[in-house]
Amino acid sequence: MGRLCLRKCRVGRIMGTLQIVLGGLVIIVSLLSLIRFYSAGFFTRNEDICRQFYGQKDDYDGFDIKALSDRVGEVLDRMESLQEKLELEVKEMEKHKEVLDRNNITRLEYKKYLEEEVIRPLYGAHIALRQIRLPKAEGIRNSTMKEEPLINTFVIEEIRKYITPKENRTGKINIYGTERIHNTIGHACVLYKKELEEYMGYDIGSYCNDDWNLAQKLMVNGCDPLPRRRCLTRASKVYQKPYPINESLWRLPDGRNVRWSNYQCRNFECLSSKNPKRGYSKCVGCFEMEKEKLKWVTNSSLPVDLLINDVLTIKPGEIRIGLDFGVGTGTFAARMREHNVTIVSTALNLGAPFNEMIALRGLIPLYVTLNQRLPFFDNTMDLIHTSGFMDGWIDLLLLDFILYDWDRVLRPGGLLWIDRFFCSRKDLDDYMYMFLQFRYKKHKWAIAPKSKDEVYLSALLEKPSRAI
Ligand SMILES: *[C@@H]1O[C@H](CO)[C@@H](O)[C@H](O)[C@H]1NC(C)=O
Ligand SMILES: *[C@@H]1O[C@H](CO)[C@@H](O)[C@H](O)[C@H]1NC(C)=O
Ligand SMILES: *[C@@H]1O[C@H](CO)[C@@H](O)[C@H](O)[C@H]1NC(C)=O
Ligand SMILES: *[C@@H]1O[C@H](CO)[C@@H](O)[C@H](O)[C@H]1NC(C)=O
Ligand SMILES: *[C@@H]1O[C@H](CO)[C@@H](O)[C@H](O)[C@H]1NC(C)=O
Ligand SMILES: CC(=O)N[C@H]1CO[C@H](CO)[C@@H](O)[C@@H]1O
Repeated sequence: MGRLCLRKCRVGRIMGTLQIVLGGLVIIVSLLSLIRFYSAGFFTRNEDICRQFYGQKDDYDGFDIKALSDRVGEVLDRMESLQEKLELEVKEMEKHKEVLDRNNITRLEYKKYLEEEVIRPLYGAHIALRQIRLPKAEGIRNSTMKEEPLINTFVIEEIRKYITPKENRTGKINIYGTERIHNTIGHACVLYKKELEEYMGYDIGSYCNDDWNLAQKLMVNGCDPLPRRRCLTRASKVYQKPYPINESLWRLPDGRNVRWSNYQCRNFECLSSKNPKRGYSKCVGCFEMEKEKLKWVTNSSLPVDLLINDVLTIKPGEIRIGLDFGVGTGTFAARMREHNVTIVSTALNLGAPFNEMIALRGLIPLYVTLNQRLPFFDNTMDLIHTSGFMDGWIDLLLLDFILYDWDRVLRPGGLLWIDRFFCSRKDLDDYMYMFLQFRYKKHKWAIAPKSKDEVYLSALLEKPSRAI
């Protein structure tokens, strides 16, 4: 009995002492950081901050004080909550001294508690403090910017590593002839800091979470490009080799080749338009091959539909490569492939595995949002076909930037095929102006009613040569 008490009392004493020492440590570190930032002017008024940082000669323009002070605030919050937690814990221990003893906490458990709840958070806060980059007075390299863009916005080490520019190896010039490589992320990532940190919070080299939907959410909200990750992407455990190309083009792929966990459906058959719980609303019916087989090869009742054959005869042999910009399962590309035309199809996984479907058919999905400049060089594409994506809802200024980008990418003599663009009747003039402003040659221009208030517009336009 006495020996037991002796042991327990010793453990208790050690625990108490450790608590006090660590609590003291936290307080000291917090105070130190407070003093450090106080001296940097963080708790003074805004004008003072400016004076402190910009100096007399406006030395610090371009330095993101807001991001830095946010980061400092974040670290201080962390320390404060850690301190509160510790104090609370100590109080609890005093209150329940006997209960604690009877609970028989082993040293190992206590060690674990200290490691996980005290030492690790303290270490994290310490690292976060160290990472804060104070501006260099002379600026970064030749620029007037005083810090790497966005670096002070993020705490997660992996994001900071990603956006820190990578210098070339000593003495070697890189392939671009530049001195360093900047990994880029979309500036709107700043607005989705929490989600991005979740996305980047993996262990290097381990399996990533099955979170493509989080990634896509970030992308469509403007965090695009996303940072690359250093974790291993999960794949279907029962992946089958794809069908040969002579079969894959017009056959529903094997459902086992898709990870379905983030969709409502669990197989391709479930994506049928007849199923009200299919989980997607754009391009309904796209996963039914009998329907898809009719597109662009059979006459329709509407004058706004063009046949692939008719389009290709306008420029015999000249149309070889192109882009299909829209939502779909690659049917346009599949048909064009039969005409020996290579089409890249844009696709987002809006509720259904559009990218997987296109790839399993043996075609090329291009996973892009509307946010970005197309990754093609100027005057390269023979054809841009667009359907079912930018209908009526699109902001006119956004559309204008997109159309100029398409114009950039199309080669002289290339074709822009606007396929069943629809909008409300009252907006038609605005949109028509947008398409006509480029003064392309009109091969086809047709408008047809869609419903009482909506109309379809289809057009086949040819980019002129610009001999200037
Ligand atoms: C404390 O734990 C040890 C080992 O787990 C055990 O032998 C001992 O009986 C426990 N004491 C009490 C009071 O529960
Ligand atoms: C930086 O400035 C130096 C000298 O003024 C110049 O030689 C160098 O090319 C500049 N570098 C960049 C990246 O502009
Ligand atoms: C597809 O091609 C393979 C050989 O390349 C052949 O064995 C198979 O019968 C073809 N399938 C069809 C449906 O033509
Ligand atoms: C479509 O209709 C035109 C005339 O209206 C006809 O010449 C053509 O053969 C038809 N094409 C198909 C594929 O039915
Ligand atoms: C496509 O190319 C193949 C091989 O060169 C050729 O046999 C076929 O006739 C071409 N198809 C069309 C529609 O031009
Ligand atoms: C770190 C490093 O070696 N950087 C070099 C990259 O290349 C330029 C141009 O040759 C050098 O000036 C840098 O020193």
